[in-house]
Amino acid sequence: MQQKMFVSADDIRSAFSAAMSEMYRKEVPAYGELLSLVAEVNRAMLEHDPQLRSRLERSDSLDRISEERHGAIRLGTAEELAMMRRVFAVMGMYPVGYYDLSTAGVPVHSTAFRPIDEAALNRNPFRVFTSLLRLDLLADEALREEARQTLAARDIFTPTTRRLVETAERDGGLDESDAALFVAEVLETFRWHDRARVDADLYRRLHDAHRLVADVVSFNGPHINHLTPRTLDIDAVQRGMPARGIAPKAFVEGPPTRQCPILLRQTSFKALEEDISFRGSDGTWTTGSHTARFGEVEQRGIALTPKGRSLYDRLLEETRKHIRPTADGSNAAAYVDALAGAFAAFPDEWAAIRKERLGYFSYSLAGDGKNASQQAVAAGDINQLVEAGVLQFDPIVYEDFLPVSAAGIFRSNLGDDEAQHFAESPNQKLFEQQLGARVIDSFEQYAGIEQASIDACLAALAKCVTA
Ligand code: OOG
Ligand code: NI
Repeated sequence: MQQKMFVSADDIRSAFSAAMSEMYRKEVPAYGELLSLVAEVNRAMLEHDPQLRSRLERSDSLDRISEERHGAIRLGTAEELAMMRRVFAVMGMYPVGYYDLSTAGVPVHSTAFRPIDEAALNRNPFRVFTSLLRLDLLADEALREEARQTLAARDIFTPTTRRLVETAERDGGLDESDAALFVAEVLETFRWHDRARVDADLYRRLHDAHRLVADVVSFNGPHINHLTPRTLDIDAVQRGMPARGIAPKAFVEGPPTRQCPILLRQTSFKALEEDISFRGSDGTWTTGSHTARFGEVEQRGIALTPKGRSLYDRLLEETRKHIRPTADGSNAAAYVDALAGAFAAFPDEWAAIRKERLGYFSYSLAGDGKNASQQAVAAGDINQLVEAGVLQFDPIVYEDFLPVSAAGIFRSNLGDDEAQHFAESPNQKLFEQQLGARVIDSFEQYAGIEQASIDACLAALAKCVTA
């Protein structure tokens, strides 16, 4: 009975992502320009590629193609992270994956809160890359303590958000008016604050330790620092940015341009320098500036199996052993060439990717299944059924992130100074303690989606063959 009154988590997530988009477009005009470029590129792509169009029609809703796929925030304390997990759960978003960015000179570790089942992803795949600052990596003990105290004194959630999370957990959902209120209240946590909660002197010291530390510690909340729509042709977006007065980062992160897109490719425009003010000891405000907010674009390809992923990691590492992209972007063209060269070793046909078990696929019946070999169905021989034209396969989209790419996105938006070095110290156990839950293994998720499609096909075929 009561169940009926609840708004679904998917609907709350959709409403939240739409509200965020509207807020961000108002606050960061260059982002609105980027959205319009992405829509234009996607339109052109769909006109020229009817096959892609029908595949997307089958698996995705075409009209939502250019909508935001992710955003990112950076949190300061374990309590904030644990509470954020409960907030996202109300929207059907769960922590998937662990990303250690200390190796790349960024003192955070992260997860991505996202919908996990196929239906929820199709309804609205919005996700938030969520990082937690690692003060333990800062060398200056006194500054570390000052930062810790500053963070401990803030509450990034409104009292109503806290109350509604409790309501949702107790009752199993939110009714319509509470859901609308929840979206509005959670939005407050993601809003930009142009008044810092620290004075100019502390800001400067935090900033000198690492720009990211200043960004996390100095404000009343973890302002959303970017939103990211999905494009069908990221190279066209990268080329199109300057003509619209947007300055892109020097190169596209992730794999090179390919026939069969794998994993995730990303590019962004540089963070804006924005006016903020600092509170003086006499209560007056002085002006300063802060760079944090930017816009990003992503193109998603197939989710790779552990075997495919280690091939990806190896080829990326090989490339970077020879040429490391510099902070000023001066060797970007050479880097892109070297990357394309190295990735010649990664099969670029769906059939080969499937045969070599490099990626995950979703299977469906190609026809009515009547000509299927009974033996192959009984044995679950997928390869035979594919070769006989009984089954067709579509790539399963990668829904997660890539640590090397994420570090590149962080860095290009924290200013072009050379990367700082931190001791490499992945600590998933600590992160999970801070989060108050285990992170979900993404390989298991993709394997489960693939297996479910196989099971459904075999069950349908068993019926046709015996009928
Ligand atoms: C997050 C950067 C990582 C991505 O798309 O890889 C990211 C941040 O700058 O806070 O969003
Ligand atoms: Ni991003």
